[in-house]
Amino acid sequence: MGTENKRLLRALGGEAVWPPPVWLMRQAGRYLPEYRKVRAQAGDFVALCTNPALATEVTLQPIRRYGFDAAILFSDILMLPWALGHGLEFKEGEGPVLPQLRDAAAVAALDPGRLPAAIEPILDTVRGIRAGLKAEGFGDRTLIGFAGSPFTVACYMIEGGGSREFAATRGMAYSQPELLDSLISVLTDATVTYLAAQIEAGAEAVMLFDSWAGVLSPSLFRDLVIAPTAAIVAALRGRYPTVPVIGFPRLAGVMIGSYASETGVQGVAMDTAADPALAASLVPQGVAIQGNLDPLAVVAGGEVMASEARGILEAMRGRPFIFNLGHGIVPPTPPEHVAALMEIVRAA
Ligand code: 1CP
Repeated sequence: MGTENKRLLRALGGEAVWPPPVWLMRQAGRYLPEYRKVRAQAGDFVALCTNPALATEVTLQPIRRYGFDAAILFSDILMLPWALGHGLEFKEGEGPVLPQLRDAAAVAALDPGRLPAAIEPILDTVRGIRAGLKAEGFGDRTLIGFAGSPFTVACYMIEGGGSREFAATRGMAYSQPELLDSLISVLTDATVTYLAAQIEAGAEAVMLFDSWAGVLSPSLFRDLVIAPTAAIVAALRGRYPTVPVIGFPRLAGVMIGSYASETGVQGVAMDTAADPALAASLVPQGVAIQGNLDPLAVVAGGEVMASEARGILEAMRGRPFIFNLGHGIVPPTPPEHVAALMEIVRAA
């Protein structure tokens, strides 16, 4: 099937496809028993992300179960710093742990020369997913590649892991702006290389996850979120004019409007806190909106999930829209609630 017929790509091309295409952030994951089985087999999380056979398998699992309109490469945003030679470990029940980047020597130690060889298993996964989708009768689904946005990846590198406030990162933005700019610049270039390689391997759309965009003041948001995102979008669109980019400036509030109009993205993802009607008024009509059901509503299921989902669908009817969650699906989600959600969206 030609890409022009794929529902997700049509929505990202500015068409109000209805019922809307649907996929869920973190759709491959611990809420699925078949994922937990593979995860146990793989060893640690980095081993899973660099094992093309297993990473392909877990990417396809939710497509087989629910028939989502898109598969998203199974990997992690922190695989980019890993590929640049920055350490990365996932501690059980604790999340990612990285060395804390605090000086120019640590930026200089990042080695883009390592990138091509390091990402090869991830590109193999991309090729495996495209082949698997076709072989299993899902050739009309779209494969989304992804990376973290430079700012969010920088947050994890500077803090050394997750954080509530990202105070060291924001502090660096004010007290050592050249240092943070140099890191963002290395990450911006590496992200272009990484996403271009995913596209060459078969990704048909790419998404930039900026999970911590919302911790910044408006002026820093322009410098550290909008500017690097615009540079990445321009570089990719220059080389691959038909491959759409979805941006996710999480918790950006009203800045979602500036983000959507100034970065050049074809789609913008709303987080759970975004008001769909307000977002629709701020985002240019030609830019697709994606989102934004609360993942906790899917844990609850039943009538509350249905009414929340229908509210979003009603607000988005008539504009290019992709149904999704406002953040990743959480492990306690009953898999049958996801099936019920799919029925609601397909009946819109
Ligand atoms: O043991 C496990 O199974 C590890 C859990 C897990 C999973 C399933 C992590 C660790 N990463 C992933 C996969 C992942 N991460 C995907 C796969 C594709 C999908 O199905 O959607 C994607 C797109 C990501 C992106 C990602 N990783 C983001 C951006 C989106 C978001 O959720 O905000 C972020 C911030 C990360 C970092 C990360 N990786 C893992 C964890 C637990 C975290 C969050 C750490 C924190 O801030 O506390």
